[in-house]
Amino acid sequence: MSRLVVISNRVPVPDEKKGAPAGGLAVALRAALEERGGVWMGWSGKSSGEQDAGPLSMIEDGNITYALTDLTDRDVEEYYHGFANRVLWPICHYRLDLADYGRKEMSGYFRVNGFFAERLLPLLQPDDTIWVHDYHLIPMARELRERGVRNRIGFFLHIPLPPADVLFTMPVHEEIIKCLAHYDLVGFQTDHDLANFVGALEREGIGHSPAPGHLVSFERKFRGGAYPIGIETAAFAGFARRAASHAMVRKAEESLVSRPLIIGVDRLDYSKGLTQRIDAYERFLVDNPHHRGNVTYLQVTPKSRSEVPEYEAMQRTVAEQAGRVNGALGTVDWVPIRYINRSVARPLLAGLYRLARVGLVTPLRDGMNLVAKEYVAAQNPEDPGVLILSRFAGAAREMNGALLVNPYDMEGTANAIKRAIEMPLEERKARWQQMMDRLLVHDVSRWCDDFLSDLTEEENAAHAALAT
Ligand code: ADQ
Repeated sequence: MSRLVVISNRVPVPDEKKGAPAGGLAVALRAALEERGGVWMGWSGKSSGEQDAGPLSMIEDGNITYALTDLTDRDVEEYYHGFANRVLWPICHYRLDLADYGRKEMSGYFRVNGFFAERLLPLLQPDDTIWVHDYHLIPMARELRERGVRNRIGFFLHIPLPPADVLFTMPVHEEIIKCLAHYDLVGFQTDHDLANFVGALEREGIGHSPAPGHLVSFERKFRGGAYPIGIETAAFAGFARRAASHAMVRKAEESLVSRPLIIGVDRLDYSKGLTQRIDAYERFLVDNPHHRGNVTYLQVTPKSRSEVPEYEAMQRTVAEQAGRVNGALGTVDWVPIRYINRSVARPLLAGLYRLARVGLVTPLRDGMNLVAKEYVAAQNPEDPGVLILSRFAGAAREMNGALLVNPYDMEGTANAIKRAIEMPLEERKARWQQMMDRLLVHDVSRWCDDFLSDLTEEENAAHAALAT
């Protein structure tokens, strides 16, 4: 078995969170790295200011080497805040109105990818399997190929890949597609994303799919597939079971005084549909006066990317909106929305999910959405809650026991909240079981194995082949 080399923008170094359990993706990739031995490389999250970054910082943990590099202020501004988070992120989430394209940022993006490739080069061995993650690093394979790397290289896109009409609003879309053609395998969250990619190739006349899963573009043959990411289902269900005795969970439960809980857990991001969600909850309360005072909505939302102006503006909008609803509908003994801007440790999060009668997951667009899966995994099988899920989350392709909603349809979402709160136990159990059965089989380890076995299988021996 060849060594595995993982490259991602940020790297979850084990002791970074002082022993807190890591998220599913980190657990699965670490397990794959431990099994094969290997390297996980990425940005340290730190800036070296105006000076060039110093040597890589190397952390050894068993047979995994974590290799971290700093970036200059200019790199962080252009590559990370600029092109990745103000061009690729909004466009891939269909927010053309928020994309702020600039040539400086675009060239910074390609420059930093070249810099990462340069730093990775001395760590590579000839038969390493390389797995690149997410939109920050799309050009990585091309940068490595240009430096003579002939290894298998796979790429997984964690966010959506929009259809041609949306993707092509990005001035360098052809360059981005060309970069993807340098991988041996390109993985997407859903079949829709894969179809959008093939559609983009065909529309532009720059490639096609001669057979399912096979792609040809820019005279290169490569593979593409849908690999819906999962969570560490069994472990998460265990956290949730044990969390019942967690002091904070008990406090939260007491504070509800038997009111059903609706929970939302999201990074503060415009793609997550928070303002539409709060509007829908308000509509639910206005239309159903008998539920007023008898339900609590907890929204746990750590701030993210505050350096990006659109995020900073959104922090204010959502806080004001929650305050306005509480002011208008709250009473001396009841607050309609509990709004928290903090991260919560995973075991506590699992316990809060389990307390909640409704999981409200309504992104306007999401690659997958792991919160939807965590909410289901955390439920008590004897008294499970109901998942309300946006049809525009990748998870909607799998979670067929959820109440699917269109988050732009405020009344539809309000009706779904009512239906979820009032749903009889038997229906809740049947819906939950359907979803849990799937989550247990399609967990994050399975996702990791499926991707890596497709990337390394013999049939792909013609890797990095030139199409003839
Ligand atoms: P994200 O956009 O970050 O991920 P998501 O899939 O929901 O979205 O994952 C968020 C993770 O952060 C979850 O594990 C959740 O538990 C955790 N989290 C969120 N709020 C938290 C809080 N307050 N406290 C503690 N933990 C919190 C991107 C894509 C998604 C895709 C994932 C994985 O945008 O579409 O599902 O990558 O591929």
